[in-house]
Amino acid sequence: MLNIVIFGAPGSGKGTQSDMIIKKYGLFHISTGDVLRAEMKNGTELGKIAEGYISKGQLVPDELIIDMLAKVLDSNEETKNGVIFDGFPRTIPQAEALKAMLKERGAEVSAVIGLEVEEEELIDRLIKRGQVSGRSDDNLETIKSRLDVYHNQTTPLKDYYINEKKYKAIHGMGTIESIFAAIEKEIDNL
Ligand code: B4P
Repeated sequence: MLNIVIFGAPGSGKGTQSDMIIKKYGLFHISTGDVLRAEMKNGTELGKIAEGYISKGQLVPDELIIDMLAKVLDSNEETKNGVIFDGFPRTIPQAEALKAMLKERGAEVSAVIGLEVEEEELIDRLIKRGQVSGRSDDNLETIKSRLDVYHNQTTPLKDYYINEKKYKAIHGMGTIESIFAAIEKEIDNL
């Protein structure tokens, strides 16, 4: 059973490549960003709290995200056949929680696909998306905070997963198809 983490900066193509991976490998897609945006849209208590963090480019607190993820895993039987985790974990405590949750199911993270993209390109992609997405976090000021948060709070995870021998670096520049071809190679080797 494959449990794949797709990892990278905001704008690195996590959502885009996850869509391609689920089509080919039939994994259950969990995007914490998408789940949070649905909560915001539905005006739930979690959505209202999350909105305050997301619009400032900050991470939503670990305990809320971990609880949210546990609920998604528990309420979807198909997750037992393999999952692509998109945008989770983003901190070391989230990675530890994921390890424990998967262990309870007799599973583990199979691989971490790290999309590596230059900063200028990230900003360019997110500004472009902002012209159509209507997302409160796709504007230059918030994009800069998201990148700072990524460097300070999320990049330590790269070393964490290198230590666990799970990290697979993918050059995330180029066409969507060429990047997917590199990801396929890594997944097929697992
Ligand atoms: P996310 O929804 O995960 O947003 P993101 O990091 O910006 O990634 P996204 O998936 O949207 O972008 P992608 O790289 O696919 O999170 C939003 C916010 O929610 C976070 O900032 C945080 O506040 C909160 N949150 C989510 N998860 C959390 C967690 N675990 N803990 C705490 N808080 C959490 O794509 C970007 C764009 O690039 C797209 O428009 C795409 O079309 C384009 N693109 C992709 N590949 C391309 C290519 N090869 N060439 C050109 N363009 C490309």
